[in-house]
Amino acid sequence: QGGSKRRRGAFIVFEGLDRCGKTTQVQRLTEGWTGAGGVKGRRFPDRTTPLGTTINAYLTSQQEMDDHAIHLLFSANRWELQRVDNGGKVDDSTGMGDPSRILRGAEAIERDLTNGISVIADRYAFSGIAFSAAKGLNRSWLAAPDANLPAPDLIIFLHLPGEAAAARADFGGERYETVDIQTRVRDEFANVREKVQGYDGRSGEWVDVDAQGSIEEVEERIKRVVDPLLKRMEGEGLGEIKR
Ligand code: NYM
Repeated sequence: QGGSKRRRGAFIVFEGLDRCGKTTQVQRLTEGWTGAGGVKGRRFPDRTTPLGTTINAYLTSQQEMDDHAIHLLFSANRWELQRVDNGGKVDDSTGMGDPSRILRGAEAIERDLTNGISVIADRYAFSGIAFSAAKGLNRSWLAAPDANLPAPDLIIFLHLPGEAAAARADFGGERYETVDIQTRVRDEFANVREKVQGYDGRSGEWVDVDAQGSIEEVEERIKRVVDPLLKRMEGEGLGEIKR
């Protein structure tokens, strides 16, 4: 019996400022995954869901919204109902077998982890707090709607120092993509980091990774952080998903 005990997947979250190379690195880590049990990439906001459509309209300035309301929508987007069948392409990596089955977003992540599939997320609740806090909203109010979401084992913050970030400031023109806002968001990420580290162990380790240099160099730095986590988890049976 002991030998058949399944290992749960690892939950890794990437965070960082806009244009820090996050999406490229998430893609490379997912495609080159060497851990057991397979891997699945997720991205927040998930613009393919009903709420995601509204979030996209806000980010592309087609729609205005109260700062509190959009904050709650970003959080609700992490909680909302999600079809396993995503965009017409049947996604059966949850192992549910029934493409019409609807899972809550958080439930879908938990299900994958429990089934031994690792999940790598491009942004998560930490972006939610940092971007809204940069607008001056009350920090303790901001954290509430994301409480009880599955907590990651590892948070990789792709760090770009001020000048390097400014050099990449060929922003795509979405909301928040200005040097001024990004500077404030960076400060708020530092606050979030302190909170995460001060937690009662509920959320995983936060590691800053230097995002300067070539794609390959950054990828190598990330590997050096992820490999020890996977090693550590090899010893674990079907562990608890931290909440
Ligand atoms: N964003 C993202 C938030 O303001 N709150 C959130 O909870 C999340 C997940 O949306 N500027 C912001 C950060 C980004 C934008 O960008 C989404 P992208 O390029 O899809 O990661």
